Amino acid sequence: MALKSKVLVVGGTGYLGKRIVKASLAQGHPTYVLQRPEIGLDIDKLQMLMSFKELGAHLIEASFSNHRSLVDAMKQVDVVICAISGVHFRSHNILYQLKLIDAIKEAGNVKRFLPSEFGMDPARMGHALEPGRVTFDEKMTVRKAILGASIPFTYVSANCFAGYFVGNLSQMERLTPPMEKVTIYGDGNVKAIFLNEDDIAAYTVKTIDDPRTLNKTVYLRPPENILTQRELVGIWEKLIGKQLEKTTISSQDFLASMKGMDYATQVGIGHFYHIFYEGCLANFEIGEGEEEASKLYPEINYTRVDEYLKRFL
Ligand code: NDP
Ligand code: GNU
Repeated sequence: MALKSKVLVVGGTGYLGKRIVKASLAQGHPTYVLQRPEIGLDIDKLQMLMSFKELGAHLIEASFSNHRSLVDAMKQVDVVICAISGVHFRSHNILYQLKLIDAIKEAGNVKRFLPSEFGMDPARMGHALEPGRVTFDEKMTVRKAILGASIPFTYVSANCFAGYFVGNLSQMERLTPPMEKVTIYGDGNVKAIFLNEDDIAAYTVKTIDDPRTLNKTVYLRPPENILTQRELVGIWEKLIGKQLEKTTISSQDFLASMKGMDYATQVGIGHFYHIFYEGCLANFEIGEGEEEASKLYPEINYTRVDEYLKRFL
């Protein structure tokens, strides 16, 4: 068995990042986590980093504002997985990755870089609505820099995080399932794809030493989690033993609701539109030069949506 690659997780105390750290350790990789001096007095982040050390991970101090420190960090590992945050109130965190790419290029030893993608495939979102399109434009800027620096990569298109789309039956502005009423997008019969974040992390780590995923986009499409919103609601109704009152909203009315909303909400409305009206996650075949994770790694017993929803009972 070839030696397991040494993995550096950037964004390792984040919502997805912490799961990637755990998956990397669970899959037997020597695991390193970036420790940013900027976290300062964020005691939760610091204590999470310490807990990773107790689990066997190593911390590497480096700052995005110190190129030398990033190069020294990259020199210590074989694979870099970045899970830096996406759109948050006009932040441009995704573009911080350009500094990572400069450091990876100078270090010269990194054999796989996984940038912070983990959603809709930005290469298929050229038509995306403003302002939510910024998420995809920034991710494409990062991809361009990766190609320009000839850095070996894997892009993980993770579809819908269960935490943001399953727990709430894909209702916006909430994370828990409704018990009385639910809003259905259009006819509610558009297929979406839902992933428990722990499974996203497990699939992601599976790809890093796999020659089949080198310089490829890997889509996560676990078959039983490819569901329409009506199917998702039906699973919850079965669990609670009652029907919810359903109100449908047309795409016109849904998009009109953007008016006057704050930036982050407008971003969300755009994303939801592409997912639940357009069906952008499942309206294409996975073709040449692309892979699907549940086929590559059938050994991953992914969490089904009904299992995930049981926590809310
Ligand atoms: P988080 O909001 O949890 O942030 C992740 C990490 O980003 C933080 O822990 C921090 O790293 C790092 N970070 C934040 N701000 C800065 C900064 N100014 N400088 C340096 N590092 C910074 O991210 P998520 O886990 O929510 O998102 C990760 C990825 O997943 C994104 O690409 C996002 O688009 C995608 N996503 C997809 C969803 C889906 O449904 N498909 C849902 C949510 C996210 P540190 O640990 O070092 O402090
Ligand atoms: C989802 C959100 C949930 C937003 C992606 C507003 C990038 C992707 C599926 O921006 O931050 O209520 O692909 O009221 O490529 C937001 C992000 C989710 C949408 C998470 C996302 C999905 C980002 C909301 C809300 C639950």
